[in-house]
Amino acid sequence: MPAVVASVACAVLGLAVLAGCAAAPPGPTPVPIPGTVDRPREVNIIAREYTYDPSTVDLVPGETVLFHIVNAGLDVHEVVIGDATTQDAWEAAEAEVAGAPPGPTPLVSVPAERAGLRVVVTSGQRVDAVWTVPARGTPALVVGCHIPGHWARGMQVAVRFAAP
Ligand SMILES: [Cu+2]
Repeated sequence: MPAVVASVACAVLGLAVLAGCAAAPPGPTPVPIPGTVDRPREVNIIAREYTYDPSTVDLVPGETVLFHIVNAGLDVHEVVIGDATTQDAWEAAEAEVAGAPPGPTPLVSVPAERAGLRVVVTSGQRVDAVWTVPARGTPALVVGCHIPGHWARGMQVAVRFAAP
């Protein structure tokens, strides 16, 4: 009998929680407290085939962040953060080595002024990277992966600038 009572109690509690959720829509996402050089704000980005979590990366212009980039997929992925010029540069550079023979990953590079931030993560790996977000006024930033074919499969999400 106690098991039945517990089940009924759980069911009633569940309905109450559902009713509460339906009655009050969620509030706005709080604005992040900007990170500083001495105290970077921690931001998680999870890569997998062929997307990222979160689906929009909130950053404050000029802040310093400590990215924790995790590859939860099976393929190699990367996080390239930069504007369209940066994304195009990496897409072209990595396309040149598409279909390279097995072995060490070919080294690719782009000119420093177009490089943005690039972190490559293998399956199951986590890489941390400190980065200072450009000031407001820069072109729109995107997080994307240019392992050949991944960008075309939609592996890109927007950066949303949050006001401090
Ligand atoms: Cu990828």
